[in-house]
Amino acid sequence: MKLPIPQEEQFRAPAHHERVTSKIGLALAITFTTCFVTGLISHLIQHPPGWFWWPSRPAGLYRVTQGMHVISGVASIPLLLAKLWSVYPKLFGRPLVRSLPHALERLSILVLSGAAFFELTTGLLNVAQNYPWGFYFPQVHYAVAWLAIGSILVHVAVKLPVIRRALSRTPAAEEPPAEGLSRRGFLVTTGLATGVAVVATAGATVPFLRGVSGLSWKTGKGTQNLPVNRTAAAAGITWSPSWRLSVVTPRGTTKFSLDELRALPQTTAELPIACVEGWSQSATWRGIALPTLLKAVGAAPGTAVRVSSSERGGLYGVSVLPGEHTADELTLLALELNGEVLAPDHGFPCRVIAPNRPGVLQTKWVTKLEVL
Ligand SMILES: Nc1nc2c(c(=O)[nH]1)N[C@H]1C(S)=C(S)[C@@H](COP(=O)(O)O)O[C@H]1N2
Ligand SMILES: [Mo]
Repeated sequence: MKLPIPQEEQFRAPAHHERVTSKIGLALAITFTTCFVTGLISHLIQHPPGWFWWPSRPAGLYRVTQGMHVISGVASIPLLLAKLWSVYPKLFGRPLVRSLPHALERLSILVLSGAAFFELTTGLLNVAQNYPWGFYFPQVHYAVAWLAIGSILVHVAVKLPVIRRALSRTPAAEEPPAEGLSRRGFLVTTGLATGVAVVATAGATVPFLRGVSGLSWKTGKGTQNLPVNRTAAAAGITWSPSWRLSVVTPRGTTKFSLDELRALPQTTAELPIACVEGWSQSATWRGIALPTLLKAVGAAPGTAVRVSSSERGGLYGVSVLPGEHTADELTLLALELNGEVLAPDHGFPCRVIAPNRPGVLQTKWVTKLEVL
């Protein structure tokens, strides 16, 4: 028996109404724009072009923007599924292509769905720290984000007349559907699914949700009450008492033993690690403020400093502290975490912890600081 291909008009369920599509589309536009802007900020901090400037305060700002990135991304997943459900009857619209603009519009929707789907799945797998692909995640996730946002703009521009019609006119009171969900029922269900997805995961970054976020990643306590991303063993770190920290300035190199570092004036600061992989957590750090350390070697705070780790071959072994951060008293070369000597996994003997920065730049196992 040959099954007939359905026709677009046969899909009568209220979920396919253009008013439903437009409302979910509006929610998606908000979550995607939030996700794009916060992702762009994160990218710029990690790969700063010459014109870019990022402050060192407020100390927890990046934690908020990165949290919004993950939350808006998670919220987009049920919204995107609901949106696709709402519009899929259009796949059966015939003729397939009516005109050149119509062909371009369909093509842009193909790019849009592909890019959006790609961003949400790779983002989700990234927070799960599961990388079943061969490419370097941040670069590809970043590049495809431009495809997604570009095709969203085209899509919204093309659909503007429909969106306005659907959202401005108050529809005739809805007849209860013969079967299945009403328009309202479908929207409420979508909203609830989105809310559940957010609450179930946001505890990874929002402290008061920690207890209720059953699906959240990295809620475990971790060594010294802080999750660990890369362990000392994984990074191949070994330590010996002959270890020295080299501080290189244009005038020469000064070496510090661990005891000499401990003898310098120490500062305590409450600062978060805000990992790009979707978790964040605050901790109490104690160590030497960067301005203090720079003055001790005769360098001026406010110049950029390159930080190198004793880790070999990793992606995160080197970072650069901009002048903004080396002048900030809260930027520490930390020796202690939550009242104890840093555990090897958290960067013993010393690590960088600075306000308002992505976790990937909080370099552990520091051996060299170079004043640039
Ligand atoms: N040398 C080095 N430093 C590093 C990393 C690393 O892999 N190697 N990981 C970074 C990342 S991604 C994060 S989120 C923080 C996590 O710090 P923690 O493991 O002490 O919580 O360390 C950062 N510092
Ligand atoms: Mo991270």
